Amino acid sequence: MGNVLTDEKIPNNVNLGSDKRLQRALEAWQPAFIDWWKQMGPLGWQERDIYLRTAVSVETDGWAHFDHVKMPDYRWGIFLEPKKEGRTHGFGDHYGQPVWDEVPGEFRNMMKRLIVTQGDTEPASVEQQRDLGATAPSLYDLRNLFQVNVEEGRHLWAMVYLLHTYFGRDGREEAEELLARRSGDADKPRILGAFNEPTSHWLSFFMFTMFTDRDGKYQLSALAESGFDPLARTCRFMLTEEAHHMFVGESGIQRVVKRSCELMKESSGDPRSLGGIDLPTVQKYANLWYSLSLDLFGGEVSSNAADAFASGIKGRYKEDRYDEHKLVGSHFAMDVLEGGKVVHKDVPMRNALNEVLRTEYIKDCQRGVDRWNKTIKDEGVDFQITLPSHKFHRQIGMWAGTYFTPDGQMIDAETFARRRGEWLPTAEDETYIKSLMHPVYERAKMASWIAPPNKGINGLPEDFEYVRL
Ligand code: BYC
Ligand code: FE
Ligand code: FE
Repeated sequence: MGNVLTDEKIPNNVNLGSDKRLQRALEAWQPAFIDWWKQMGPLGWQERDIYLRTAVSVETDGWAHFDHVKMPDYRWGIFLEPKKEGRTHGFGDHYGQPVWDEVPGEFRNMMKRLIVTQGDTEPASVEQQRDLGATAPSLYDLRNLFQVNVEEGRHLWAMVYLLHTYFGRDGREEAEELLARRSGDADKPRILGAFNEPTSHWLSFFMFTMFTDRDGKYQLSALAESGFDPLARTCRFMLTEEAHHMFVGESGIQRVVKRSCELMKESSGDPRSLGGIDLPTVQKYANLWYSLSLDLFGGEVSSNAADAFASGIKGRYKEDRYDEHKLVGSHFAMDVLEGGKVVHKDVPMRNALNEVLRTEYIKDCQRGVDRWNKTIKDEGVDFQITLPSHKFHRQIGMWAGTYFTPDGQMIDAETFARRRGEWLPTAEDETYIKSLMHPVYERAKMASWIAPPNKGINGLPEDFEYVRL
């Protein structure tokens, strides 16, 4: 298998040219993808030159090739991490046995469902972010948005490759459906909740890339452990791209809070009076996107999660950090709802794996929030962003249909409805944030509500023409 890409229509390191049937199927899907991209991808910027990073091979230096390109000419392709000979199942009932290069018949449906669910999130996020190019706070941010968008497009390619290669006609049909569903559409919505929520301004975009792309990191990491080797290898390569998405979110919010602090000091306390975003409003958007993203881990107690682990399809985050990989007879201590009350108790580990993964995710989110708080402290402002309780504002799993305050006190529906506006963005907050969203497309200029980045892309200066107007 070569790692250097050729001039084929579909850049790849899977020797696509050797399988003519597959190549033809993917080449038939490609125009549908480009149509979808033109219809649902970034609005108004398709003919501009954008300074993008494009993967040209999977070697460490090969995926960091930068150049100005028009988005529809981006080299979307299929990249899998090189195969490791002799790899064995790292967890589950097949622990220690050689990994699979094909999908065993009995696991076909479960595997297809996971791949389709993963694949569905990728175009969904592009659709959610479609209009943001009209209001970017700088050319630097505009370019980062498009970088994220083209890479999510490539992640769709990654899942479509698996569907076409390993799932025959069913897989090809699913690949078509991935281009037919639409984020937020009443009749044909995307599969998972958060991917139907509007990200109608840049504060939500940064929260989305901070919290929702981070779900991507954890889900992809769990699939990167898979005993279905092609899935593991493609997820490993996807993870290299995911790091940048989370950087965009975490550093984006860090710049927002820095600016809030500066404006608070300039205005004796009210950053809104100077066109900034006050920290309590930042907190509300964090509460919203964090809780929506917690839902993406599925039910707290899940037989689907147990089955996916048992069969070797979906592991834990960094499975090799654990000592025990079969999880028969072990337990996880967690909060559950029993008779309307919160009870802390042991749940059979395999059934608790969604919660185990969510717990790792929560720790990772907290590390990012700690860095925001350090920025606030360094600015000399007395305020802390906090992550709400994992029970707050949940719509999937055990806590759906119950009501909790951000600090985890159970309350009734009426109290929640009355106090909701203290904790989650109100229509007024939304109107205010949208009122700040004006494009700032002069080189090296920034919108009023956000501080400049610490450094440019790829070592370039702040005034570089990241997008040619
Ligand atoms: N919304 O046993 P349960 C990313 C369904 S993000 C709606 O509790 P299970 C990205 C579930 O499908 C990463 N429905 O959970 C980020 C099931 O339905 P059926 C995306 C939901 O099965 C930013 C039922 O409820 N990747 O890459 O363990 C930008 C009971 O399910 C939701 C993945 O998610 C929900 N939130 O599912 C771009 C990985 N949660 O079968 C990209 C693949 C659950 O009864 N997916 N349901 O009809 C999975 O591993 C699993 O499907 C889940 C949990 C993690 C979603
Ligand atoms: Fe992705
Ligand atoms: Fe992402």
